[in-house]
Amino acid sequence: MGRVLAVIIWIITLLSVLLFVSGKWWFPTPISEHAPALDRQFMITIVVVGIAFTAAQVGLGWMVWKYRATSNAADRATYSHGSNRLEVIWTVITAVVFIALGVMGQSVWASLRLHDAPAGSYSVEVVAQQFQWNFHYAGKDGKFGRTDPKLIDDSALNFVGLDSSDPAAADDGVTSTLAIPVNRPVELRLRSKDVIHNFWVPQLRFKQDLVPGMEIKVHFTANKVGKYELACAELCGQLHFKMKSYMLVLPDEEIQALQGMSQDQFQARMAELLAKYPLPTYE
Ligand SMILES: [Cu+2]
Repeated sequence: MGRVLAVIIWIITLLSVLLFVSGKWWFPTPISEHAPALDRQFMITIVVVGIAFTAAQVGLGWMVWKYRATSNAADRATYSHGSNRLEVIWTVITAVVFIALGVMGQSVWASLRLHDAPAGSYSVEVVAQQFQWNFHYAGKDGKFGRTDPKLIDDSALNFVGLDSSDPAAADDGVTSTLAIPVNRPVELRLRSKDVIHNFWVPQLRFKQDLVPGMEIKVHFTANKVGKYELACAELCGQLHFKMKSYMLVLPDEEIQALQGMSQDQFQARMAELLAKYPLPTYE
């Protein structure tokens, strides 16, 4: 029985490794400037942990094989305290590997979150709520109208609490679809009205929590025009699965044109654009 179990462990290990090596299920084609660096870092991490996983599972199988129950009654179990030296060695190796991976990966992470967005970035306010996405655009004047949580009124479709008495709010647009320019830095100001949500577009290689009471600023540059699925990646309640939308990456002229439109024209044009671009296919 011990031998069978050992072989099963090795087969599961082999199949798990093959799932990754085959490359059949992998990330969708990336569409952001930082994606190659992130993918490279991910690959290094997966190779390192893949080697550790394989070594540990092969070792586990070998132990199961070697110390299997036999028919020899004299073959009794004995107590072993283990080896402190070995414990120290593999703890130190693990710590060094994990800290090194963390240090290597933090530059991409930090560049998108801890530094200010470059000058000339296109800003969008993102307000998440159970269970929808709201995107607030500054409009032609480039200035966001004042918002106030007290003015939020879902029944009047004022999802972000826009203050209509503020002149800067007159040309603002609010949609449930995100539209951003291609090849230009985009800054998102992420907020949540109720619980923690998570902004995730797999092709962007970007994922960030939206936390009630906080405004989290992030920035990135998308470099491929198209329509992409945007999901909430945080289990945020019963209808979490419905909390999805699209992100349109558009030529800058198209974005400029959208900014000059009235709210009605803006919504109509967004619907047209949504219909125009097909979703990327996942092979
Ligand atoms: Cu959510």
